[in-house]
Amino acid sequence: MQTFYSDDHRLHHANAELNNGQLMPCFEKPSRADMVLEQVKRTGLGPISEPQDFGLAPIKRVHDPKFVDFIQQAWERWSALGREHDMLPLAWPPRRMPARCPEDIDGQLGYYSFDAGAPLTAGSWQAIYSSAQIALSAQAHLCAGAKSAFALCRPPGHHAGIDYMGGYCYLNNAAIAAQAMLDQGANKVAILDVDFHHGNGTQDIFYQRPDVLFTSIHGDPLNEYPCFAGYADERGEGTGLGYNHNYPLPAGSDWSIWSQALRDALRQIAGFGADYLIVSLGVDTYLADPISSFKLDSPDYLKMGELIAGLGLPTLFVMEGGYAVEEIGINAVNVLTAFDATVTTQGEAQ
Ligand code: SP5
Ligand code: ZN
Repeated sequence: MQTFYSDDHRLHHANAELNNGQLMPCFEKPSRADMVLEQVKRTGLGPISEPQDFGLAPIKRVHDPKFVDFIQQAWERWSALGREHDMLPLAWPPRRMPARCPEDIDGQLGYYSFDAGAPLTAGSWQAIYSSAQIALSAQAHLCAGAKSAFALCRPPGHHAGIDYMGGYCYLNNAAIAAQAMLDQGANKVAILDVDFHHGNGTQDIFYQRPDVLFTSIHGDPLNEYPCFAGYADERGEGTGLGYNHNYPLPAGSDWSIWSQALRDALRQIAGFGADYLIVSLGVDTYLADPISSFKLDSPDYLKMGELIAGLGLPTLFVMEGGYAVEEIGINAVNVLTAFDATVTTQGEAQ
């Protein structure tokens, strides 16, 4: 399986995030991607390529162009005020307050985000942009006939909605890739989000559409971030009704529970008739993850890759979360190696 990667992710290294009421060093840090890359090399997963540049147009196919321009220009505006520290939002429009976009940079930061979990720094835009280009490059590789591809994206993307960032996410890499597939002739794309957190951004982007099936297995929003989305009764809207499937699971869920949800999601995907599958690959379901509460162990990620491969679909893996830095590489690459091994066996059996 070919991996797409850029060193540009290192340009995004923010100082702090809020956790349990405390400002703490960011969990989403450059060493995460470094660990995954190292494991890709160690296991000989396949060639590693730099992304191509597909420009802003495919990004603006899923995100509000004004939102994209805002992120691109944000640091310049911020630093022009003499501010040197990370950009963090301060206020959001709650129920009954009109959500009008203000002119001030602080107001706009709140307008274009849903939490204080997506700090912007001097180098963030370049990293964010490259991360999206990585997803697009892996997508192009898949659409040219490969059976699988790995987009080693950082920062991650699945919490980013049409016009908001949050949860360490700015541009929704998986959604951008899905739309590019459709724009290049695919009729249907399925997304399987296995990150511990609900992929609220991806759900937002495709909620009213029947051409992208979104399935997500995650911590129950009653108790877990992102707190306000991810319930099982969120099933899509309008022509998108029935094309959104959430599997909220209780804290402590291990492989026996988690894999039941996976099997159901895979059944939904198999029945949908997708041309391509995109896996939002977060490995914060791991038992030692510092901000999550599932109990998957490293060998479980091999079983995950094998079951996903059973669909027989060309598959794009897009890196999302995972914060137990030492094991991120092992767990993520376990999914990929098992996927490839299963696809190869299936091919030989034919
Ligand atoms: C891409 C990704 O995995 N983003 C995750 C962002 C999570 N941010 C908030 C973490 C809060 C941790 N505290 C959880 C306590 C649950 N009651
Ligand atoms: Zn996550």
